Amino acid sequence: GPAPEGAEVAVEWLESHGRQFGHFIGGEFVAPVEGARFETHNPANGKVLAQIAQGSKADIDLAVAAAKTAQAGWWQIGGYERAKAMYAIARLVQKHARLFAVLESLDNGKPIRETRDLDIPLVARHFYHHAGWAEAMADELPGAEPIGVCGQIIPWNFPLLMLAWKIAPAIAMGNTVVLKPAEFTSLTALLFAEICRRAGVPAGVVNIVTGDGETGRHLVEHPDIQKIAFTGSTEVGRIIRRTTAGTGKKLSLELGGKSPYIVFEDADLDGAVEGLVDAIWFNQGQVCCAGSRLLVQESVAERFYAKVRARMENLRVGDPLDKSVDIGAIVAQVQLDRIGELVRIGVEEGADMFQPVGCSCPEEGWFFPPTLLTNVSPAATVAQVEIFGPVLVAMTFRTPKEAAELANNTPYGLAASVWTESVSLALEMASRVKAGTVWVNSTNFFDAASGFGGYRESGFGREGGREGLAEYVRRTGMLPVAKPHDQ
Ligand code: TXE
Repeated sequence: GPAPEGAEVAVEWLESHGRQFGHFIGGEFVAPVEGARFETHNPANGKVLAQIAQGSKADIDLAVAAAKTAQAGWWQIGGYERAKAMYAIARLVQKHARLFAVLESLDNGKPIRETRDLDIPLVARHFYHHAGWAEAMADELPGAEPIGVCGQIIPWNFPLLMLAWKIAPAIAMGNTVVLKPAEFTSLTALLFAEICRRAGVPAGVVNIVTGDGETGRHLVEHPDIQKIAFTGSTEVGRIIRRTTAGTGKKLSLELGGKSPYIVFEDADLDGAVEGLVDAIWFNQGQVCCAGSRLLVQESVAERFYAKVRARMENLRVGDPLDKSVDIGAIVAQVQLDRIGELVRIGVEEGADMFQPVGCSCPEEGWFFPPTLLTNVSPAATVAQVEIFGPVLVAMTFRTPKEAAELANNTPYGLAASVWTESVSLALEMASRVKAGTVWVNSTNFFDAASGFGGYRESGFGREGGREGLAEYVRRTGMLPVAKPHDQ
């Protein structure tokens, strides 16, 4: 069919590869050993975008061998040379920002406004920041050495940004990597592979093997991998923890969340409504730290819900490449079905559902309207399970103590937002709520310089900043380590 408006730049790139891709191993694109491929789709219309290689054990073996061969040299050229290559990556990502943004929106379904203004700029920022660390490594982290070959497995919700979070700190510290993108969203990782080659990154330092969970399993099980970094579902995180137990492999896990968004009666309610749009409708709610549980003080609850409903009426669902769209497509049919099923269960268990009257989803493609569930009991399925869609679940509380109890009443602990004009109340909540990040009067702020990660079933290890580097070096004695809450 005809390409959606603005898609030309990405279509041209796809065509230049004959819409068929191999793995990126040892600095070259190579055909999959066993020849198997699968299709990747445009979630906005369900159409096939390209054929992606299905990585087998043989492909993983080749990639790990290439990474192993390259590792000593990459460490020995020193931080200055590593930084030079990483600055070049950052500049090339900026130079091709439009292609990256359009390709990401086509493959993932997220609005172009987000890929253009957030995903891609944050990717460049991540490489600039970590290039600085590569240069400063010898002085700032004396005695630190690379771990070796790192296996990295990422999800589909921020395909290129999660790649940056994984690859930048790893190669800055002198490691080499084999990264497996999620099966729904391989394309920007493959474009990134081209960028690495042009940036002068030596062959074998960055390897990309595409494929599904089986491919990921082979990577996790490979004996020459010394560190696994995983972002994805809690179930797969558990499997990986079991598989790596007793192997000596270093492990970091960034898993699911059910982050509370807590609104006190003294808060700037209009500001809190705008924040909520970012918290739960950013990236269709497919965000590990999405503010998916609204906890609002009883005295202002009805007034606040009315404001939220009014704001929801103005959200536009539609073509991700349309610059005025707020909510794009859901990444895959299976995720769309899962969201629908959980909302159905929520209503069945007694919640009241609101969807904006004026909101219409496109008929083609995988779309879900913004949804608010109120009257939800804390034990309800939708109050406990990560929905990973544009669905906000709301509950009320009376006192700060009750708010903290509700906030901590899930197995997760990734992030939280607290809205109040009282500094002392904000600080009290920040220490009571067990979450890796607590935002005050704000939400979903990220920066390459600050560590991100969770507690409890949201995983362990940090990504970003000095804390994140500890995951990619041996002899971390010189690095300050975050003090966990007493769990
Ligand atoms: O995740 P998977 P799915 C949550 C979210 C979502 C649910 C299911 O609730 O609805 O998980 O998503 C690879 N060994 N999150 O099924 O399967 C897989 O190929 C090694 C939250 O897509 O965990 C992909 O690259 N790897 C999350 C990656 O793991 C395996 C983001 C993630 O996919 C594997 C994504 C195995 N046995 C989903 N099985 C977040 N924290 O942001 C699969 N993979």
